[in-house]
Amino acid sequence: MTDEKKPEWFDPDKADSFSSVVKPGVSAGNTERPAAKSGRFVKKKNVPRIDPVSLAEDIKAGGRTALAKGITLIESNAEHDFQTAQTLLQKLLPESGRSIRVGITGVPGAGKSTFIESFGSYLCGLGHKVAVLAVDPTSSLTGGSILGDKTRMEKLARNPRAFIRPSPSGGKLGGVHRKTRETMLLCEAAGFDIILVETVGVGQSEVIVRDMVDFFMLLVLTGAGDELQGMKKGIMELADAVIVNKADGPNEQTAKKTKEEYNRILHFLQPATKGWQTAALTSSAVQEKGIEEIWETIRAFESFTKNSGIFDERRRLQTKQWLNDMIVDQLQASFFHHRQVKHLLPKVENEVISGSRPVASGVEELFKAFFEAKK
Ligand SMILES: Nc1nc2c(ncn2[C@@H]2O[C@H](COP(=O)(O)OP(=O)(O)O)[C@@H](O)[C@H]2O)c(=O)[nH]1
Ligand SMILES: [Mg+2]
Repeated sequence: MTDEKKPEWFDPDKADSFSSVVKPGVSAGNTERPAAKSGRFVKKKNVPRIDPVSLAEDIKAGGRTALAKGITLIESNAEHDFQTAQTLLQKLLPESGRSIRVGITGVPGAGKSTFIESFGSYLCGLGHKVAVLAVDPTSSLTGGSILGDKTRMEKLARNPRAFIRPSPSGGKLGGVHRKTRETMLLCEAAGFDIILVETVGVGQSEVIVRDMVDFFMLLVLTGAGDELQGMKKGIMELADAVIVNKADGPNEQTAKKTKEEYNRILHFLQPATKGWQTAALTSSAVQEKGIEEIWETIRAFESFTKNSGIFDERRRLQTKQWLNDMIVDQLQASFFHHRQVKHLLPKVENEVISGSRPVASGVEELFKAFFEAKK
């Protein structure tokens, strides 16, 4: 397919099968193909339809192309892909869940991608299958960070036991959230037993990732004591481990001191997981130091939470939260897309802004219009 046959809004990231194809016009007198009768649509032929049942089988069998295809289907914003994607998920649901899900956050430059490269390679070496996903609220704006990650994870990307999928772009963070969770289920059904989810530590995304993983770690850099004080307490209270990265070369001693300072502070904070004392550790992602200890910490966390029932309880709550989030998203979307609401909203906005009407009364009118037209 050549470029000029694609519509101008064609998304280059999508597989060919997801784009509509603009057929070249048929000129009069063309002998290869008779001209279509005017006023009738020409049925598009040979557009491969995805069969979710056989795709599910291929994913279960460990087919990487099938997995990538399944994820693309889930990420598609096209309405007609939604049902196919849901059937696929339905088929794979019984095979999902058998993994440990690890979230990794930290400011840009903390070394998350480099750490995942080392950590992921180490885990593959132990015989695990590692899937790396990303939730990046900035990727749809800049389109840049994916590129950075791919080059950081060069070694891991070549490992046959690893699978790396950049953040789905476009749409609201809420949508990215849903897609990443569904992608996670697909990866599990494909036999990946460790899922690493990288997210940039800015804004809402770390809370969203905390809600989809079992173990959450915060990567930090060495810093003076007051920098530590300025660190958002909220983020620290989400973490099951704090990793002081770049503990190498002249930075090694400082990193150890920073680790101790973190441990002192963590002692006074609310733990992210009941009964689990979040501790600080050091690592060097480039020199591959501290990696083993971090894995041992995760394993200890896993057996502690599985024995106490917290592991399963958290997953149940996360699924409930997911359902709730999706209901809220859908309600919001259907409300603001509603014809009558769209029609009335500017008027109501003007009335409340100019102070001629109370806000609650404006809301009431809009909801009345919304529900009336539904009947
Ligand atoms: N010295 C040192 N540099 C590191 C380490 N980890 C990452 N870096 C460097 O820090 C920079 C940012 O790393 P990156 O993994 O892209 O950070 P991210 O934005 O958190 O994903 C890169 O130049 C890395 O080479 C480490 O353990 N030691
Ligand atoms: Mg990164």
